[in-house]
Amino acid sequence: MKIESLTLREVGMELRHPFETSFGVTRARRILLVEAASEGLSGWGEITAAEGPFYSPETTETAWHVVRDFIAPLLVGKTLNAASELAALLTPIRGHNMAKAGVEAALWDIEAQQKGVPLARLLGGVLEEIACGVSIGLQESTPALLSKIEQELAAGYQRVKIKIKPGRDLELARAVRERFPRIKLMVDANSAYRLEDAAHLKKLDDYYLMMIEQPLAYDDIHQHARLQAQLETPVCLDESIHNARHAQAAIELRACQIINLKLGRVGGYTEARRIHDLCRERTIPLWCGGMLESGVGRAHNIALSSLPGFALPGDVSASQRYWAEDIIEPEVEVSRQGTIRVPTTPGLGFSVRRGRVEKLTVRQETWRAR
Ligand code: OSB
Ligand code: MG
Repeated sequence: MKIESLTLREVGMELRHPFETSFGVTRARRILLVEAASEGLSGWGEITAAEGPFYSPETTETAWHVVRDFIAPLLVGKTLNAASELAALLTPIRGHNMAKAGVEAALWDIEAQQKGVPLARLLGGVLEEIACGVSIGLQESTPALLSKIEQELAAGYQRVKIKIKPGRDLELARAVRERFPRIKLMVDANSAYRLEDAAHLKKLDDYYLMMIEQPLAYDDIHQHARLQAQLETPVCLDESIHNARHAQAAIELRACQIINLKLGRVGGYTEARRIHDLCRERTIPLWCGGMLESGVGRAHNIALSSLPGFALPGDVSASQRYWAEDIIEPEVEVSRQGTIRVPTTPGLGFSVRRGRVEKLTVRQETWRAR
């Protein structure tokens, strides 16, 4: 596939509801969409960097810079045999995994279209439908949280993740458990605790949670191992895992029992599949995380979630939970059983609504092969 052009667009999309975590509140997204063109086909990817460097060091702005000044000059005009060759080409660029992953995703979409197969199939996906959970941000009050959970369970979602932070943890877990004794429940701390909080976090063991996600520092593996040794509740790592070496270290040090895999955080499908294969070999369950994506990123998350190692419900949920109107057609819908069907048409399996994207675009730039 010869990469004839690369277009980067920033779209502004307002969330239907503010999303609050231990690191802050998000009301609107500044999303970067990547469109690559090759031999009459166009492929789409989404860069999952957030507006500020609070989940990861990358931001919308750093990703724009890295694509414009480093990725586009390396890629545009090149001919690759497969999307899987991009990761090696980008190795000289250190970090900036989300920028890399968004570009790589567009190439995978093109390759799947070229071969006339669904992207999920090209990746080695086997599941016909994926299991869906929801990630619920910190709410104004406990009753507000309980009613939100009730609503999501009524919609069919198979597991509930709630965000916690110091001062808003044990009471939330207790209240949710009292009201919903049997649901699949987990908590995500987004690095809000320190190892010294181990005795406090141990009290979460009373609520038989599926897991506690990323309790300690965003760049730590070792202290998570020290913490896991003291908890019954399985630790799941999110922020700390950027590549297969990190995953291997975390598994061998027993820093976690479960991994949240996000395409952007690990730099794309090539690395995601390495982590996936390693976790299968070591029987570490995986699930697919979310980054408040538009339909483009959501469609890629669905394809990724079809791989056989995705043993637990992910944070991949319906378009309607985030957006009054999504930018893909059809929108992502969740069945009453809390599942999403993996598309069976070639490529991403959803079409991008160009008119809608154009309306939402605040800036765009195209680089063409000479
Ligand atoms: O930690 O998983 C996280 C959203 C933005 C940044 C980090 C996280 C999240 C979520 C929401 O939990 C997942 C989603 O619904 O997209
Ligand atoms: Mg998380």
